[in-house]
Amino acid sequence: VEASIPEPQREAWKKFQAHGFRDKDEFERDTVRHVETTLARSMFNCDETAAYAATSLAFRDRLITQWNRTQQRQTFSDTKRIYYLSLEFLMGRALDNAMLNVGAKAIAKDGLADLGFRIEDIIAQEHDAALGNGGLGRLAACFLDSMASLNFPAWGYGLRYRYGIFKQEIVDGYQVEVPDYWLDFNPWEFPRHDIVVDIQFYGNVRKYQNDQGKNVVTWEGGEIVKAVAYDVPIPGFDTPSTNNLRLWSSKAASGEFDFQKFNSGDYESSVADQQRAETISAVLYPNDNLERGKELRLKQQYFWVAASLYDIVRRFKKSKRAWSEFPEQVAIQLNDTHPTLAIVELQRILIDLEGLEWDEAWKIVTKTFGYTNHTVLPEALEKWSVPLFQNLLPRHLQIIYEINLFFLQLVEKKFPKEREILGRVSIIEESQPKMVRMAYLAIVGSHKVNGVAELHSDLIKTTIFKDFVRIFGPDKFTNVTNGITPRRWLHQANPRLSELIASKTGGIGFLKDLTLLNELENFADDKEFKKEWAEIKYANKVRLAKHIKTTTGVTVNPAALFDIQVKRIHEYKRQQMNIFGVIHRYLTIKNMSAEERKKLAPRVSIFGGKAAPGYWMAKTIIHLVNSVGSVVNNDKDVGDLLKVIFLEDYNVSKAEMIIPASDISEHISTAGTEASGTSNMKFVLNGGLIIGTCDGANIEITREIGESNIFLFGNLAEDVEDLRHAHNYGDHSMDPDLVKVFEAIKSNMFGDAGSFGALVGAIEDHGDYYLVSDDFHSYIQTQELVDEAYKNQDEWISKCIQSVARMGFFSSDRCINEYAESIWNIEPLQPESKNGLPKSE
Ligand code: 4GP
Repeated sequence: VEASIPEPQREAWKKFQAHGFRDKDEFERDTVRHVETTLARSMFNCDETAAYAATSLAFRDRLITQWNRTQQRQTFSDTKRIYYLSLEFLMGRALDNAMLNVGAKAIAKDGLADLGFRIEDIIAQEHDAALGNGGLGRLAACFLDSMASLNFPAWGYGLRYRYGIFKQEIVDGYQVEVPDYWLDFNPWEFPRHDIVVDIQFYGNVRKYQNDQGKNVVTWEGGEIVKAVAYDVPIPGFDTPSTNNLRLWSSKAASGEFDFQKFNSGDYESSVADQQRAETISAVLYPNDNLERGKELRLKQQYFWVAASLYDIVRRFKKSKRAWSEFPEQVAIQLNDTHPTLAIVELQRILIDLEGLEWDEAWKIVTKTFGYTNHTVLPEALEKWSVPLFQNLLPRHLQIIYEINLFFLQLVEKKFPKEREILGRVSIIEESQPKMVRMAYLAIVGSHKVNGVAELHSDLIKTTIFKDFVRIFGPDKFTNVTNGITPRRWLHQANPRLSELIASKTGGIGFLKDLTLLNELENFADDKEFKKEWAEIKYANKVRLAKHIKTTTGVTVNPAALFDIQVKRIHEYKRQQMNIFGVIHRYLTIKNMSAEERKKLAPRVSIFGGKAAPGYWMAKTIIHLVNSVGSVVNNDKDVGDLLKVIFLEDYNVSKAEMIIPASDISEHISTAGTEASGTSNMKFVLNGGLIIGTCDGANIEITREIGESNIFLFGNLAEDVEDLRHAHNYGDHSMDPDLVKVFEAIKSNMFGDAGSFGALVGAIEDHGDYYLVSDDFHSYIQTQELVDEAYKNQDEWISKCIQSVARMGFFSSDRCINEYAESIWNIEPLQPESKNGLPKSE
C-alpha cells in the first residue's frame, strides 16, 4: 500500500495498462516485438520454436495484468481463500489454454497465419509441464482450472521439480526412462526472488522456562535450506480471474558456495552444500499409487509444506485478525496424505512460535484442513519410520506423539471396553521400526475426509477407515466424485466436436455449464447431425493413425474399431488382461476360415502409459504388448483385422490427441481398486463408448448415461474378498480361454516365454490377486458384444451422442462447487467486470 501511486498520476497508468488484444494487428505487433527484442531474432531466423516463444510472451503479458488485478482484489476484499496443497500438478501445455481463456484464439490463429505459421504447429512446440504421475496430479490441474473459472480465490502450492515425470522410450520393446528437463524455456513461470523462506531440517529440541517462567520449546541447529517461490498464472475461462500456482524451488542457504572452502582449495565440498540443497526439488518421484518411504521424499514434503504454510500464515497475519479467525480466512485441502505434515507444522507454528495454548491451536488446525483420499491400495498408504522422523524433524515427531496421545485418550473414553481399537487406530504403528501412519494423522487433523467417487467413498468408510467412522461419526466422511475440465478435455482436445455441439446447444455456454449438453438428446437420431458427428470421429482417428504411422511405422486402418487403454501401467488396472484378450483374439482369428474372417470387425488395440521405473511387473506388461504387436502386426493372415500398438511416452498433450480418436476405451480395474478414474470421463465426453468393470466412477457414469450405453462386465467389489480368499485356499480353476492364451505364450509364440514367466505365474501360481482369470470370460464375452454393436454404426453413433448429452455431471466445475460448499465453506469473489476483450471463440 505504501508504494501505491497517488491519485493524480493514476490516469497516466490507466492509459497504458495492458488489456486483451483489441485485434489481430495488436497481437501481431506484440509478437513481432517479442521476436525482435525479447528473443533478439528477426524474420530471417524465426523458426517455430521462436514463434511459439513470442506468441506465449504476447499472451503472457495479457495474463499477467489480469493476474495482478485478481490478486489485488483478493487482498483488498480480505476474503477467505482456499489453498490446494498437492505434490503433483500435471498441467500439460499452457499456451492453448491461455489463448482460450484470454478469449483470443481466433485472433492468434489469423495473426500467426499472417506471420507465416499454423497455430497448431506453434502450440505443438510447447514442452508439457509434467509435474505429476497420473490421475492424482491431473485432477489437481483440472481443479486449478475450475477454481479460476468459477472465480474462487484459490492458490495451488506445489514443488518446482527440475525434472518432471521421465520421458518413456521404447527400445526393443522395453521401456527406457529418459530424464525430462523441461525448464530450458518456460515463459509461464515468474521467479519471485523476493519470496524466500528458510526451511530447517535435523537439529535438536530444547525445552526450558523463560524469564517470565513460561515453558518454551525451541527447535535449534541442524540445516537450513532456502525455498524460493516461482509463480504460475492460472487463467479462468470467460472471466478475468487469474489465480496463482506457487511452486517452491530449493536453494542452498549459504549463497552460491562456500568461498572459504573454495579458497582453501576444497572446491568440491564448497559446491556440495549447494548441490545437496538443490536436490530437494530436483525430481518428481515417479510412482503412481505407491509409496516408498525414502528420506528425500519426506524432505520434499516438509520443505514444500513448511514454505507454503509460512506463506499462508504471513498473508493471514497481514489482516491483523485474531487467530481464532484463521479457519474463516483459510481453508487448506490436502491432496492425498503427501502434505499431511502441514497439520503438524501449523500446530507447531501456533504453539511454539505464536504462543497459543495446545487446545486453542488444535481447534484452529482441525477446522482448517480437509483431506482427500485417492486410493485404498495398501502399498500406496504412506507410512514413515519413526527413527527417520526423529532425525529429520525431531520437534514434529514430538507433536505427532502429543496429537496421538490426546486422540487415543478420546478413543479410550468413547470405547472404554475395547482395548484392541487403540492399537488399530493409533497414529503410531507398533512395528519394528515404529511407523507414523500418515492417513490416520490426516484424518485426526482434518474436519472432513473425502473419497473421489461414490463406491470409493463407501469403501474407505467400511474398510481402511472403518474405526474412524465410529470414533468421529459418519458426517466427517463424505464423497466428492471427481470431474474433468471441459475446456481442455473437450474444447481444446476436440475443437470440431466442440464446434458442432455449440451449433446445437446455443453457443459455447456448455463449457461453463456442462449440463447444457443435455440439449444433444434431441439430436441423437438426427441424420445430418450424426453424419457430421461420424465425420469428426473419423478425422480424429485419421489424425491418430498418422501419429501411429510416424512413431511406430505401423499402418492402421482408420475405419477399424479403435480400442484404447491409456493410463499408468499397473497390475490393478489390468493392462495384462487386455493384452491376454488381444492374444485370445489373435488365436481366434488364426483358427477362422476366410469366410468367417470377413464377418469380423477390424480392430486396433492401442496401449499407452508409463511404468514406474522400479515396477518390474508393469515393465513386463509393456514388453508383452510390444512383443505381441510385432508378431500380430506382421502376420499376413491377420492383415487389418487386428493391429496392436504401444504408444510411447503417454502424457497430457498426447492424451488430447488420443482420447478424441477412440471408439471404445478400457477401464477394467479389479472391482474396488480404482478409486475413481478420470480418463473414463474424458473418453465418454469425446464421443467414445467404454468397456469397464463396476469400479470407481464407471458406476456413476453408468447411472448418468444409462446401462445400455456402456459395456460393463466382471465380478463386483463385494465379491472380491471372498474370491481372493478362495484362491488362497486352493480353489482357483483357471479360465479355459486364458489357459490357451498362456499356452501360446509358453510356446514362445511372442518370443522367449521366460521373460513373461512372472506375469503368467502371478495368475497361475500366486493367487491371481487381481482376479484376471475370474473376470476373463466375462471380459471376452463383453468384447464380443462390442464387436457386434460396432457393426451397427447408426445405433453406435446414437449411443455416443446420448452419452455425451448426459455427461454434464462430470465437469470439475460441479466438483469444485461441491468442495466449496461442503468442505471449504467459501464463496466465489466475482471480478469487477468482464475484461471487455473482443470474444473470438
Ligand atoms: C488416483 C486414483 O488411482 C484414480 O482412480 C483417481 O481418479 C485419481 O487418483 C484422482 O482422484 N490415485 C493416484 C495415486 O494417482 O497415486 O494414489
